[in-house]
Amino acid sequence: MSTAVFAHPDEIRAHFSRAMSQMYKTEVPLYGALMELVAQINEQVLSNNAQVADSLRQTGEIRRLDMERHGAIRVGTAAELATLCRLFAVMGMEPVGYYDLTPAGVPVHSTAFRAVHESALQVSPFRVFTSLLRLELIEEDGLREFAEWILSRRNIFTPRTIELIEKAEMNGGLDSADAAEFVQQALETFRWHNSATVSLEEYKKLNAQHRLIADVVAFKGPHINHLTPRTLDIDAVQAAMPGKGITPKAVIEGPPRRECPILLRQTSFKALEEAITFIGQGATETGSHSARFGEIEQRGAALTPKGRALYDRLLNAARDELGDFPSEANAARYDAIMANTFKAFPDSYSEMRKQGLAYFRYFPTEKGIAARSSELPLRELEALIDAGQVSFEPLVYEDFLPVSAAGIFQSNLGDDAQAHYAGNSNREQFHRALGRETIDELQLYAATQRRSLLACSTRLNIAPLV
Ligand code: OOG
Ligand code: NI
Repeated sequence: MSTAVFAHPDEIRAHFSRAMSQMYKTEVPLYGALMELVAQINEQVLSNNAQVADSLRQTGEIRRLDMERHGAIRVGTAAELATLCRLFAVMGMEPVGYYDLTPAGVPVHSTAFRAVHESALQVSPFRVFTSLLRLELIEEDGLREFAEWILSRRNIFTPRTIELIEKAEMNGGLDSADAAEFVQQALETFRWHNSATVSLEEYKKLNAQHRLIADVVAFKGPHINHLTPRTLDIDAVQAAMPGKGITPKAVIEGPPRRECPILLRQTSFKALEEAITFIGQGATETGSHSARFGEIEQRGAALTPKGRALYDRLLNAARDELGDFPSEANAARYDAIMANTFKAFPDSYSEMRKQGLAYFRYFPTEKGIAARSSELPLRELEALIDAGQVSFEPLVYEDFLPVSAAGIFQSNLGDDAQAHYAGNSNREQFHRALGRETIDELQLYAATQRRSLLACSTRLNIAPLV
């Protein structure tokens, strides 16, 4: 019998996330500057706002704040997506959520690879927003066939990465030496390449179809295009960015600023123009490509289906009122409309909880634990909360938002990239490409909430709370 001791997938993920951050910092120095700014503002928030600090301490999130980040990549074929799915599985990351960005004019559909259990998220919340290009939406046959041919010739994984994935699948894990090698090998897939796999003329044709198509098709691999730290005050970072030589996009995506943050707010800075050598290029010719950018995010409460429906309704109403995509020109008006429209979303955790708009974690208080031995303990959740025996904290939203994601894509592709596609959403096709189904994120939040209620009842020595 094998007595191998495997490296824990959560540890492999934490290690990979650190290695990726290190690589990106070297490749894109502005990312380092942004990280510093975010850390500085997080520190300020923690020392000025005791409530935020207490809440982060209660949930343990304070420990993951500094290592929290997400990245994004875009792939071109079903085979690439399926192998990525196996690669991320070695690190305990599963595909959560299905995002169709086609209605917003971006020819991709996506998922986010991430850990699914709250204890694993606590060790490393690293996520990768992964998009599959929908080549079938290229109408011109010749160009589509060319793109397919180029993609069919590339291999985005090192041979050793594949061997190690197979070894992990066969044995049920990797020992620490293999795990360390796996991290280094896997990193290669996400590295930037400053030489293209096509000529400048071919690149221009792909680019004219959609800038995203050129970004995916013309290169050796799916370079990581941004890494995003988590801030506790996105408005403060947005305002401080220009002072650090970073120009943010005009509007913050997601809900407006609130006392009690919900879901996800994001902003990014424009992609850098980087020198590229194209096939057949003479020494004096130069070409360039812009793909890599920076982003920050502020995470708030995960919403229930009811809360999410309210969010979607209010967001749509605000966008209808604006009558256009948010941009530099209408940013101030958009912010005013959003603030006004979202007055209809209760801005207190206790109200959000009572109305069933968000998911929560429950904790027995000291008072609750002290009351445990009393003869007739309280058994109802509401009564326990009213009596101060149980407290609650919102569950953090761990996922993404399709409208926001499209806004992030657009801001980095340029506004001329807006297009209209006839194709419908195709979740089944995505699942076939992936080789499995994506997980419904709402079920994950519901399960975490349920586990916290169960743990609470165990501590209080009462029948399971509902
Ligand atoms: C992904 C854009 C979406 C987010 O945080 O919503 C995204 C990409 O540009 O590949 O990263
Ligand atoms: Ni992002």
